Amino acid sequence: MTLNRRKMLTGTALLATLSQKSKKSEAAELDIPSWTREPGAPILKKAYGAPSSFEKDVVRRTWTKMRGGQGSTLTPLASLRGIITPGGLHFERHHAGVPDIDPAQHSLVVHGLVSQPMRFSLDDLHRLPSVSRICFIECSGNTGTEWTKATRADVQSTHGLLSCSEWTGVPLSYILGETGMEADARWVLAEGADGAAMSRSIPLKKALDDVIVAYAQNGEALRPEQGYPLRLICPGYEGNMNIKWLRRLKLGQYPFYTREETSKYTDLMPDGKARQFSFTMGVKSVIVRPSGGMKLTSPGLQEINGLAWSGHGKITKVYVSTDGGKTWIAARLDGLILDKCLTRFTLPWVWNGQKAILQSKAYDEAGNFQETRQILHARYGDNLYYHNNGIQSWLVSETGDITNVFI
Ligand SMILES: Nc1nc2c(c(=O)[nH]1)N[C@H]1C(S)=C(S)[C@@H](COP(=O)(O)O)O[C@H]1N2
Ligand SMILES: [Mo]
Repeated sequence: MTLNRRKMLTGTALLATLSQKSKKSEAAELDIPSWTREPGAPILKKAYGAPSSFEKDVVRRTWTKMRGGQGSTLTPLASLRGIITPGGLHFERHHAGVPDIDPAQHSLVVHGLVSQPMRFSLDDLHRLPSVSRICFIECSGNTGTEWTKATRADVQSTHGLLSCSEWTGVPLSYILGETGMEADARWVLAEGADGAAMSRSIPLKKALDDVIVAYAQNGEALRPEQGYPLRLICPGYEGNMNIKWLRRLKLGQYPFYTREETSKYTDLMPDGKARQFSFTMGVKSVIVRPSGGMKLTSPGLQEINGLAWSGHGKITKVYVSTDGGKTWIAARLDGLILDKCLTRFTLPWVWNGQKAILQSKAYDEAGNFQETRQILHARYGDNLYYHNNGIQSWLVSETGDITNVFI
């Protein structure tokens, strides 16, 4: 008698059953493993914990060539659960590498159209009222490669420029309350202390709404890759505006038209003109399990599990299709449903061993939903790269192999 994985006949069958035939083999099944027979590793072997050695393949990956610290790494979305991205797996996008900043020598200067220019040390900021919120960061280039064809094999490569953390820091509105603002101030320039001096203009209205000058991520200080010791969090806005290693905020009357908002991070429209600003990330979703590169080993119950998010607010609904968009079923939203935050959805599915095309379609509270690719292409033409929030399709073949398909 063995502990067998029963072939699933119906969707409700048990995946694994203990058969009752012989007492002797039952004892063998309950045999005590080696790790129960002796003490484990001593306490404090690792002062800072790390994942099990068996999880060594759950890592960030990259498909870009790193030149002078310019590049990105991708979050392994298919291996994660819930909505929080562990610090060590947060995607990275650096334009000039990761600076090693001594917080004692770092400060934030706020100047321009303020009543009183001020400099805040980290100690100063830690004394000010703090807020925490969970929200996603998505690079506007996420899924850019999938706009005109299915390019990358797995969800880490197609959608991995996406992560979600709990961020803690000082509301920018509080800091600007301290400095005061001139009546004609409308925009805030945010500048990073990295070699790229990454700079973006943020509407003052947004700055006063929900922007955070963050010093912590998932309970601990920001990771160096995420902007230690200080970064801007602009909930729902394109990743690029969440300036890392933040050193300066300057208030002005007009946008500052920095390099990253003129020659880069603009959307080219079908008529060849570029759209000036596309700050808010559109409503989007993706099935992460099962997804490209995985293989279903037998017909039967298979939970469909994915992530949905919107820069416009909360996710209200996610529909899942297993027939390439002909019919749709409402998925269950699992766990916390927060504003501008990753939201988990699940749907039990019984795979019948036939070809299937898995898709998901998300809706947000502002009334937006993911349009079909046909509609998006009619609207934006072939030029678009940033801000692709199209529906992702995964093809399940009769062999159970799953690939990325363009529909
Ligand atoms: N100072 C600075 N801030 C930056 C960047 C950078 O290169 N330098 N990259 C931007 C881009 S393009 C993105 S998508 C996000 C990525 O944040 P992450 O690396 O924490 O995932 O940071 C933004 N902030
Ligand atoms: Mo980005």
